[in-house]
Amino acid sequence: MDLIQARSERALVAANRQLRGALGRQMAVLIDALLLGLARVEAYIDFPDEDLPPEDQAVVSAQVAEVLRGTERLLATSHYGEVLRNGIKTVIIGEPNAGKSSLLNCLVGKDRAIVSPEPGTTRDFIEEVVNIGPHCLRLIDTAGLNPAPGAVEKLGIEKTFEIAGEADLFVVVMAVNSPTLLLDKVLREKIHPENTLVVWNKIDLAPAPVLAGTWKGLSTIEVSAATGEGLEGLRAKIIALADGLTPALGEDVVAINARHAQALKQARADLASAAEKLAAGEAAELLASDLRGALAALGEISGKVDNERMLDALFANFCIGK
Ligand SMILES: Nc1nc2c(ncn2[C@@H]2O[C@H](COP(=O)(O)OP(=O)(O)OP(=O)(O)O)[C@@H](O)[C@H]2O)c(=O)[nH]1
Ligand SMILES: [Mg+2]
Repeated sequence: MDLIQARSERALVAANRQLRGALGRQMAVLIDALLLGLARVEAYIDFPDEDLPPEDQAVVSAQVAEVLRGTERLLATSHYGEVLRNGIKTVIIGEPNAGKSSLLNCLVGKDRAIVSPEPGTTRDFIEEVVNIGPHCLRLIDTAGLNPAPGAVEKLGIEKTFEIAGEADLFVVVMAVNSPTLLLDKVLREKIHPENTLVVWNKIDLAPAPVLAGTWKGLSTIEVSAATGEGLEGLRAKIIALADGLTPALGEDVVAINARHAQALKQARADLASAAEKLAAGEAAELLASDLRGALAALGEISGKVDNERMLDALFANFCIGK
């Protein structure tokens, strides 16, 4: 499914890799570790007069902790998965009239947003999915940050902040002939050299000023949405930032999808509960029930783990027999 729905070259590579088994291999390691822990616990359930001795408890604790770490590691890739599937959330912000909508139109290659000399033209946000180089971007044009907005404009600006709160990339647009941007404190804290590109627009009118203060150190590009000058450079800088945001696709990088994430969260909850029971020295039956829950959840990703495998682990690792 991920392969079919891949929206960019990079998403395609990740989906392909997943299909070839990178996720399956990582799941197998987790499931094996969990099976070992569970087998050790189950061994004591079958012999009711024996409690889990402290040394076994320590081994199981270590195994549970290891599986929990692996589960967290995989869960951490879900944002990357979201980025690959739905595009890098890129918000275009700046003062009214800076040329944000003009730039959006240039990047998507059509007149998507209304452009006009009147400041405060864009009030609601405008979203377009576009492929730039190997990346899929969800470009969002926003209402200009007017320090003294009208009532409707004010609602638009509130929305801008809301969207900026969850953005992956910021394209800050400033017009060379009006180079003041009073950035809200919250925004200022969100932007940094890894996620922000400053675009000096309208260089057909005047040369671009040099960045100072808060803006120093940020990547910049000079363009004219009117003449098209610098637009190739703009694309290149966007690709460079997007490259940095999406980890190099090493052999074992996987990006889980929403279904995987749900199963992993269930496993995480069961494992956390098992860890608590272990710490409290609770009965093996209760512990086993959590571990079986985690095993079933992980099994939803890589295929059901049947009882046979459980018994194999039990007999292979412990001297139990007739
Ligand atoms: N000379 C020149 N004019 C430009 C350039 N880019 C945009 N404009 C003009 O600047 C005005 C504002 O452009 P918009 O794209 O609507 O600006 P905006 O930032 O979206 O403005 P708001 O939606 O009001 O916040 C329009 O008249 C554009 O034609 C440019 O590179 N050079
Ligand atoms: Mg606009």
